[in-house]
Amino acid sequence: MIGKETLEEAKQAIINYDKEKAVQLTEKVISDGVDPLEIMNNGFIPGINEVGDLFGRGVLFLPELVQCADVMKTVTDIINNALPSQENAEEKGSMVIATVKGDVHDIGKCIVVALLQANGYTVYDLGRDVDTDRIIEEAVKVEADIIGTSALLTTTMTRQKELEEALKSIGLRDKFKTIVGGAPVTGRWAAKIGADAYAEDAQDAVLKVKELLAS
Ligand code: B12
Repeated sequence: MIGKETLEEAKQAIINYDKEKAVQLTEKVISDGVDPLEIMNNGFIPGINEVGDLFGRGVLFLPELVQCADVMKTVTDIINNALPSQENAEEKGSMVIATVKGDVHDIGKCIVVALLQANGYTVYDLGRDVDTDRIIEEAVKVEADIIGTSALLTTTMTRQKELEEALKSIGLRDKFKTIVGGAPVTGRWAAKIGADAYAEDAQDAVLKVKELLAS
């Protein structure tokens, strides 16, 4: 268990874009042998969410948002690298994942990728700002079981619908399961566009992927 004070320090380190502090806290948690997802979920993510609120309310501006995101990205990379790898695990299933076209937000997607990999799934991460056609091409190429898409903007969520429609129009909808995520995305949106699943965070994504592969 990480103390409340440390979690608050982690949150503030993101809000104040204090990279040195954020890295120091992360490394301490890892060297203490504590699950680093705890500081991520209960310290850094609340911090970046608050940054989003402050930005949305016009209290904080883009240059600061960029710096906060940079600190968030740095600690995400350290934590992702510290998650146990399951390289020799038996093949559980594979997934192609991308942040949709027009959207460069990828911090959350990278956490999802790392946690799925740590749980033994094969994940092909196509990155961010990825065209719908390319997502489908890659999924066909690697014979993925699941296609996952991340969207953080209300304006780019429509790309998740575009993917469903594109799969249908080329007769490939039954070949893949689809899962959607990202802060503005909801279970209702998933149902509306005909996606097979929605997950609200990385832990939920691992559960939903397991369910999708069993169905
Ligand atoms: C960091 C950030 C940025 C960074 C992104 C850096 C990066 N490499 O990702 C930068 C500075 C680049 C950025 C840019 C912009 N941003 Co921005 N950004 C954010 C912020 C503060 C945090 C996002 C984040 O990383 N959250 C932390 C992660 C861990 O959470 P998450 O992404 O939701 O992911 C979790 C779940 O959603 C889920 N999940 C995510 N993906 C997937 C995928 C699958 C398949 C599954 C199953 C699950 C899943 O699991 C994840 C882990 O738990 C949000 C505010 C917010 N609260 O979302 C605004 C926000 C998304 N941004 C916003 C805006 C407006 C912009 C800009 C347009 C600003 C501008 N004027 O230029 C640009 C857009 C650029 C573009 N074309 O994409 C708005 C969007 C508003 C809207 N209605 O659409 C927000 C909401 C801020 C606000 N309140 O106004 N941004």
